[in-house]
Amino acid sequence: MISEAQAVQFRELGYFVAEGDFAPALLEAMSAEMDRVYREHLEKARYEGEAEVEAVRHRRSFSQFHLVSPVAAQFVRQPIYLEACRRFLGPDADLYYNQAATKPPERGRIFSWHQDSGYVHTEPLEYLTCWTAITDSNLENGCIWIIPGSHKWGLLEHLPEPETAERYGGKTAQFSDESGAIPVEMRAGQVAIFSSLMLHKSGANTSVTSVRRGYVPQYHVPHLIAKHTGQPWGDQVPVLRGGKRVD
Ligand SMILES: O=C(O)CCC(=O)C(=O)O
Repeated sequence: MISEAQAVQFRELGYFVAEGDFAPALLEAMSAEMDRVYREHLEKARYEGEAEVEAVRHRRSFSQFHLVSPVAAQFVRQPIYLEACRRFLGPDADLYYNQAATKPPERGRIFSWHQDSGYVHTEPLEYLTCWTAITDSNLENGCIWIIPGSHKWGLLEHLPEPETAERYGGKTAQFSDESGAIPVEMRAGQVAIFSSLMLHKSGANTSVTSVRRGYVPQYHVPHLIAKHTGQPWGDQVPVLRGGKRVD
């Protein structure tokens, strides 16, 4: 599934886009799960007031999605992810973090430039992000952008960024040259596989009806720790041992 040319591109440019080869019914199931969780949060928020409803509508993502979705708990072991782990991490890998990033029309905002490694400093530093288009992801509905080659810039300083009407709150990477940025538009079922040091962002969803559904599992070698605590970090779900899938 991952060609030699893609592996070379991963090392040189820090990313490539692969066909996930997911069964259409599985993609539909993931899409339905993302909508279900979003809807359930909205319904719960309705009992709590208008501000909570708006907070859910503006929420950037639902993390540890494997804990609320049995479909996702299996999906994290899809062959494309395990192959990427084998190629770029080795025979043993754990799930680092996974999130359903549902970006609704009109309300879906910009998520600023960052390296995933800029959020929590880990040892080892670098891991794999597999940004998966569950439905089509394009410029209009807020696809991701990357700066090819930026994984070689090292870990950049990240500063906190407050939430605004245009942007989700979070952290923003400190750098000056974004002239090499490119949008990564993907059809449903494609996966952008990139280094946790890759600079990336996503645009606003300016469409009227198109929900952008991204699912973002990440993987690392076992025994990764967070530098600020010295303790294990992340979802800590083993997915690969000795090159073989673990359930
Ligand atoms: O899905 C998005 O809009 C961006 C997600 C992302 O960059 C991240 O979670 O690190």
